[in-house]
Amino acid sequence: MKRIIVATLAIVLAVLPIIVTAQPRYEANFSFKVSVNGKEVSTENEHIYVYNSDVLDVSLNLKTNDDYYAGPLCTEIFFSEDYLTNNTFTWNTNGRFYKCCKTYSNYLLQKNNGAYFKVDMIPTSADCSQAPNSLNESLLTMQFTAKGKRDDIAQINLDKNSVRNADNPFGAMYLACYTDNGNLNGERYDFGDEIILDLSKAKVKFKITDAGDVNQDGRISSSDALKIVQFSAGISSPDQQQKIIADVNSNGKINSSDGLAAMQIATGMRTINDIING
Ligand SMILES: [Ca+2]
Ligand SMILES: [Ca+2]
Repeated sequence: MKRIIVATLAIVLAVLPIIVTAQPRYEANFSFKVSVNGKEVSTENEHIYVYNSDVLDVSLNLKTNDDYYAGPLCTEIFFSEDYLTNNTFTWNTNGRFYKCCKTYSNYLLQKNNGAYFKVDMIPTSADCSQAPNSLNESLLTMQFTAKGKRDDIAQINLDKNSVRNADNPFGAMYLACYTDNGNLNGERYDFGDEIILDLSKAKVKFKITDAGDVNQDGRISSSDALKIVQFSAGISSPDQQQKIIADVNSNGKINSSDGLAAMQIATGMRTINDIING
């Protein structure tokens, strides 16, 4: 019995220093926020529906919860170049992250028939006059114009393979953490299990649609709404293609709800995403 107690005590004493010196867990969550033609849309659904020529503003947001900084030094943002034309790339110069991160660059590279931005963000302890504490802010906004045919799918994402960790020490995304206990100590972890990166929300898919554009002029106007109302009232008949396009809310029928939906899109009251996703 005595031997068991001694053995147990020995194990506890052996484990104790590990517990005491355990690294804190630093967590950083990345997500995209999306506006279509200036109106914010939910990124919760599988696709965000867009029309050819729509203007898409996509912001990368970084969130940390406690009094530390955890952010990228370098990351890669991929986008489907076939369906997205990049217009602008803008840093959030009002953010606290920016104040910490005075050295940066961004440039566009080609990889695997797609395009990606390689974004360098290099905070150094010398550049940081104060630890930014918890963050929840936009790092940058990219603007794109959608182009493509019906049902083409475009994607923007932070590539998981770009994460640098113990399993993938050559990945492109690095992390720097600075503890904040009143003094910025500049302690930095390049990779390690104690750093948790959640990239699951840093992915967005766009599906190109022409729902409601029954006269196929590339935009939804009151003429489309009128035509859809005429179809639903039996005043005129849709051809095969119009039968699909006129069903704006995608419920398999053409009726006055579709005419109303087209009118709401034409006047900017609702987006196609509001209508399809309820
Ligand atoms: Ca039209
Ligand atoms: Ca319908």
